[in-house]
Order: sequence, then structure tokens, then C-alpha cells
Amino acid sequence: MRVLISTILFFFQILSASCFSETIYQNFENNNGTPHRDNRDSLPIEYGWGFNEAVVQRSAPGEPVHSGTYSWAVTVPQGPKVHAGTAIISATQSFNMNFIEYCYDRISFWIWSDPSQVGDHTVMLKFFDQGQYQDTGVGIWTKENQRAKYREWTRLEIYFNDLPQDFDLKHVTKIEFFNYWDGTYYYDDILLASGNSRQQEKECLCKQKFMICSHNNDSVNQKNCVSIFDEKGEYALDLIQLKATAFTNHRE
Ligand SMILES: [Ca+2]
Repeated sequence: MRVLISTILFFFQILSASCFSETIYQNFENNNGTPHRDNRDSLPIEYGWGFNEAVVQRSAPGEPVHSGTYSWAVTVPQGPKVHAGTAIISATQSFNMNFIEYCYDRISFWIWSDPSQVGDHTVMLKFFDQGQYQDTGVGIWTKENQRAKYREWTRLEIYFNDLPQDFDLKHVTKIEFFNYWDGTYYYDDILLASGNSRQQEKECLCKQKFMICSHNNDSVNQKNCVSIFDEKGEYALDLIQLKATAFTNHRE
């Protein structure tokens, strides 16, 4: 009987430790679950990459950071507009993230903007899934009242219901950011969010039997932190299996 009670208590503790209210898509910090890239012959490392001549890297000391130690610095060159940008991968469930639409209704992010055209500007996010939008993605501009303020941190968001009905929110491979004007931009704290309180969010996730990783919590081991349970309590993704192929199969 004592063994049974101990066992029940053990699993209760595991369950308590496994439900967190915060879901980070990417915050660019060290050891946040982002898979390490084995081939380091070119920069940048793990967190994302630039395209069409955009130069990207983690922020250097003294550059704008919203929280933690690093943000993501993007320099968009002069030239054809809206063609240069950056892809960002998620810290956990990389290249295959469940946005848990039952509990979250938007993605939010912080941006520090220094465009060549001085002023406040909207930002485009492009979403890619493992279904209809695997190759082309779908681009959504932030609303008119959602503009990155000139040279100060601004929180912007995109609602999931602005995406097409057939976009697969359970299997998101990556998101990309585009700015209309050339200039320098910093991104940080990209999060899945809702209008609910932290407690409501936590209850929703636990009800759905989702485990969200918190890399600041020592009680959760690294293996659990890079994996997620589906509704049946089984692993939806094992990051360890992805490590070998993630960057050869999915990078542009
Ligand atoms: Ca950060």
C-alpha cells in the first residue's frame, strides 16, 4: 500500500512539474532547446538564417535585447523590397511545432526597428506547415495599428484566425519575418499567446495533456524539454531523431 501511495505521489509530482503556462517559440538564448547544428562551417548557428542577402546573427553586446542575453539581429540590404528576410526555427519541436490552437490563438513577438525610411511600419510573417503551405508558406502582414515603433521595442502579434482554414497549426515547420524597408531589425521573445491568464493557459494545457518545456526549471530533464506529448500522452516528436537530418533536409 505504501509503495502504491509513493508511486501515485511520484506521478502526481511529475504531472505537476510537466505543465507550464509559457510557450516560447524562440528567444535566442543559450541552451533553450534549439537543436545544435553540427556543421559550423558558416554562420549563423542554430536559430535561423537569412535569405536574399539579409545578414543575420545573434545580437552583439550593447545591441538591443528585449529579455535575456541575446536577440536576433537582421540587416536588410537596399534592393528589391520584401524579398529579403529571415527564417526562425522554434526552440522546441523544431521544424514540427504544434501551435496548440485549443489553448493559443496568436503568435506574438518583440521587434526593435531601425528602417531606412524613418517611421513606424508593419511587419510580415510567413508561416509554413507540413501540408498545403509547406513550400510557399502564407504571408500575413500585421494590422495597420500593429506597427513596429521606430527604434524602440514593440510587441506585435498575428492571430491564427487570419491564416487560411486549411493551414495545419499542429505541424508548423518555420516562420519567416519580412520588413518592407531596408535597415536593421532586432527580434526577441517570439511566443505562442492567448488572451487568457497564465493560470487559465496552464489549466488548458494540462487539460489537453500537453507538456510545455521550461528550460529554467531544473526539475524537468533535458529529454522531456525537447519533446511534447500528444493528446494520448505519447510523444508527438522526439527531437533526438531530428538532430541528424534537421539541417540537411529543411534549410534553404
Ligand atoms: Ca532573448
